[in-house]
Amino acid sequence: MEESIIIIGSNGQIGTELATALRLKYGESRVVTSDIRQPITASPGPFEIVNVLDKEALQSLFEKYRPTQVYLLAAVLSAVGEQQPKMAWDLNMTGLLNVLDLSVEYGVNKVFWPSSIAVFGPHSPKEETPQYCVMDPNTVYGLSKQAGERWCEYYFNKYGLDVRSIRYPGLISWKAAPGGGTTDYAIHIFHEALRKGSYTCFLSADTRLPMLYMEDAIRGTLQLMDAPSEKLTIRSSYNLTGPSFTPSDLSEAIKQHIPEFSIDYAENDPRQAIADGWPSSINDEYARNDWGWKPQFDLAALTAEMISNLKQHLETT
Ligand code: AKB
Repeated sequence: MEESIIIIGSNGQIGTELATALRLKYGESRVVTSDIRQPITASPGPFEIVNVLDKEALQSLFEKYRPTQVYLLAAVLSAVGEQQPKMAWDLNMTGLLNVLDLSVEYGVNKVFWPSSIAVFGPHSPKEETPQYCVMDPNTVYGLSKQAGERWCEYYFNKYGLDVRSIRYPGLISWKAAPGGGTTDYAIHIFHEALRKGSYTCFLSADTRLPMLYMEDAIRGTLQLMDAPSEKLTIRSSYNLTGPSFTPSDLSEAIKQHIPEFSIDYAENDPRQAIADGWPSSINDEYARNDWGWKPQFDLAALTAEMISNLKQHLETT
């Protein structure tokens, strides 16, 4: 059967790169991208304006393209979510339920939905946080991701909907701007290092968080979506990680390429409290065992890639 793929929320950090990867794999015309506004650079394949909260409009999209796979990426992230909690809850939950319902109605073969390390909280084990443990998220983003995971598993058990999900750590990329997260410092730092040679970090020097280079994240996502259904033992969301590091570690890695780079630290940023409730490192053995996950980029490798790619990107845009 020929695949027909819809990405909802395709203009964002993940969507931009996932769309390119899926179009390479399945062909440009087979992947429909959609968002609430036009993308900055024209889409090489079909694009539709759609608001995930508008169920009728979403239904028309499903009716028009009869998708076999749906990727729901429209979401409010942790930092912005704390500024507008009700809006974040509504978009993250109603958007997911709209997509799950329509996917059942239209017989979609596979759905992908991103969860996050934000499902963990202050009482979760901080180091090597396991797949199953105490989860007491204290941000609205974390609440919505935890509830969303429960809904995904519920739709799998109740309706047989093949939903697959990853708990992404901080994602580091250069192609598209990040959208209001707590881990975004690890992207801003590269922009400022290249533009100004210095950066004021909104997290403290020793805040260690799990991270993942985007190329690994996209490869992992496609790997999960290609895995045989019977191999998947988790239908809520898989732990997944690359290297864990602090702002101080990252600044040292940047200095290997830009020796004059300097960093200082802003105090009292509200994002510090969010980061303090999250794991420092993640145990992703279920992903490794179930579908062969293995990251390729460590801190040194992702730093080298970010600097050379972003440098070129900034020079040409
Ligand atoms: C955020 O910082 O909000 C996201 C995430 C870890 O889910 N990058």
